[in-house]
Amino acid sequence: MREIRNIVILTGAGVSAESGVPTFRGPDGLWEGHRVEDVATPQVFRRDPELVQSFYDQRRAALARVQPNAAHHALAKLDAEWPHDLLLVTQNVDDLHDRAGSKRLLHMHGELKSAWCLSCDRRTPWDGALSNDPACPACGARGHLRPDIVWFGEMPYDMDRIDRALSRADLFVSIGTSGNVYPAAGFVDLASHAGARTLELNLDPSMTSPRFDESRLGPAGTLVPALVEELLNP
Ligand code: BV8
Repeated sequence: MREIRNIVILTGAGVSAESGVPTFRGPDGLWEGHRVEDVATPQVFRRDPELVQSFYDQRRAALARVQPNAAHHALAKLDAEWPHDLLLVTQNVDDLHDRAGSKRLLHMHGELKSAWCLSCDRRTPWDGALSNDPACPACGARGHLRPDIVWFGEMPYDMDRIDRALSRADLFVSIGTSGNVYPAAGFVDLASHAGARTLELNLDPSMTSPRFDESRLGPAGTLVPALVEELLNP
């Protein structure tokens, strides 16, 4: 691990599992009785905004009942102490990395705690419900606020920044993701192509496991602190 300088880390729902946040495709994989693919689309939002808004209202409210776990805290420690480039790209829309203190952090699929006004295009930090059609704090319009979440068929955020970081990475670590969703599932290939070492930490083998130089199987709460220790004290 000595020659490692620039690191890119990708996390998925598995990093939040030990905090009690259900994953998408595991045994507990239904969100409020829905599969995420069946609700997280602009088409469903247009057809049935109530269904989609309440799906996200319930998940946003649930954030108050969960805490960051040892994996989130270890990644925040790495963020604070790693002297070279580091970018933590999360697919998760929860705020657990933020609450643990990660700063060099990017939510490529958006955030539950943000509302996006379709009238003025501004995004506002948001804690409460959206299904009761609150007014946009920026422009005052009512009934135009949607969850600031990247749905299927929508472009993930900050792809240029992610591509640039992957093209310079010496190490790419994927933590707690099943490798089902693109473009995130393709990051390992971009990193390999750039000459990075690729490492997967996951409870079970994922769709992308064969494309990693190394796969470590186990819970993130155990594997991530150990990896951070390895990186900070090689
Ligand atoms: C786009 C927000 C283009 C919603 C999400 C056919 C082939 C290839 C691609 C496609 C295709 N058809 C369509 C596509 C594209 C599509 C896609 O990939 N679909 C999939 C389903 C096939 N992708 C998109 O639409 C993306 N956009 O492509 O845009 C474009 C181009 C030009 C112009 C415009 C657009 C947008 C995708 C984003 C969708 N939004 N999230 C919400 O969260 O409500 S995706 C959703 O899945 C979540 O973000 C989640 O993070 C993500 C991935 O899931 P995981 O995080 O991996 O979670 P999962 O449950 O699957 O796995 C958990 C893992 O953790 C497991 O492996 C488990 O073993 C492990 N685990 C469990 N416990 C632990 C653990 N690991 C460690 N420790 C533990 N304790």
